[in-house]
Amino acid sequence: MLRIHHTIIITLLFSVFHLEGGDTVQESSSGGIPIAIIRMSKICCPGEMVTFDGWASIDIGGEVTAWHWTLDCSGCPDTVVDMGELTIRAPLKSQSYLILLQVTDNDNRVSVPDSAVLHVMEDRPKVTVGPDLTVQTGTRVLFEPEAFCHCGSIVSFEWDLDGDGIFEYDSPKNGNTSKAYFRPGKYRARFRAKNSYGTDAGGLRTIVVTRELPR
Ligand SMILES: [Ca+2]
Ligand SMILES: [Ca+2]
Repeated sequence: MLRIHHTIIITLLFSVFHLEGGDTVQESSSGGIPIAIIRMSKICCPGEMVTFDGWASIDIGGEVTAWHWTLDCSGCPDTVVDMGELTIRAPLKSQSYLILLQVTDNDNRVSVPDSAVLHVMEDRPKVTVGPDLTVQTGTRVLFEPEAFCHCGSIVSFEWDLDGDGIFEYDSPKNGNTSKAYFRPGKYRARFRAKNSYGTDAGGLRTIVVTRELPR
């Protein structure tokens, strides 16, 4: 039984190989159509320089002479280069873009397109401010927010601890600070982190200050 399966598989493989081989010989004798190959998709930050590798594109029996790249983005021109790679500045808008490559061979035959994705990451910082709290008057509350970004670096950490709309804390290092609340009330402490792209993100932490903690 096993032997029969082997025979069938080998026969099938031989048929496929024979077919492909036959096609290849026929194509190259009449000048085969080249094949466009983009090696991999890319992830980058807005405006970052990024290189696409199309050197793996082939033309059996001939040679690839031009690489035609298209970035599917409004206002992004097509680029034709005489070498297998393309270096461009990524668009500023965070989203996934389709990139297409068609290659031309020495007989001026054009391949079908191969595609890859250029994913431009969101540059907005990710922020965690900590839990809302209920405290007794006079309690010193610690603020230790976390902020990071995939693109660029955080250049300012700001706090408006009493919720009056004015950011009285500003540091380029971190957002770690504290405040003692003496007057009962509900305070919305607002945090803001800004990155080197000038994009900011914020978070709110509500502090309820009471004379007596609820039991
Ligand atoms: Ca060819
Ligand atoms: Ca304030």
